[in-house]
Amino acid sequence: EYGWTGVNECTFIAVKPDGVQRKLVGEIVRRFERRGFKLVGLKLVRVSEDLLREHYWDLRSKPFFSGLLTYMSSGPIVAMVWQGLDVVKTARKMMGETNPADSLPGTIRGDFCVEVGRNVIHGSDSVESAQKEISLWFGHDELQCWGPSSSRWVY
Ligand code: RTP
Repeated sequence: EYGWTGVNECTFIAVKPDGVQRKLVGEIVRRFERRGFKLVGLKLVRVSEDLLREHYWDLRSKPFFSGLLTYMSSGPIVAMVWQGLDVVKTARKMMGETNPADSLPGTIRGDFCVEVGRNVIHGSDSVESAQKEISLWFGHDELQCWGPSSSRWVY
């Protein structure tokens, strides 16, 4: 049921090790909540190089590949799944460009980092890669289906 286009669309977002170490988790979660997206999965994980190799398989021939794996395995990551209308595309806009130097102020990278090799956040680049990444990083039982009907405590 996850990964559908439309209001049920889901994307995989990760606060990378530098983002966790710099205490940016709350700020990033806050931005997604306030934009109107729904949190359906969240965990703090330290992942193996094998998982990262699979996650970044398309980049395996790039010169920065091994440095990327070292960076991504250097500390815990906050892995999340966010749901909502056009969330894949909108999340990429909220993040800014891959290279923080090209990211506008107001975006996450434009506000919080300067270096491509320490760019704080990952977000899926298409609905198809979101589906792959969600199933790589999360089990079905780790994703929550919930709606406004259970919002009795929201005033
Ligand atoms: P991400 O997957 O992390 O959201 O990044 P992206 O799609 O915007 O960029 P991609 O080209 O897929 O690169 C993945 C991550 O690799 C690191 N990178 N380093 N020249 C470099 O040293 C270099 N280029 C890319 C970045 O951490 C980038 O986010």
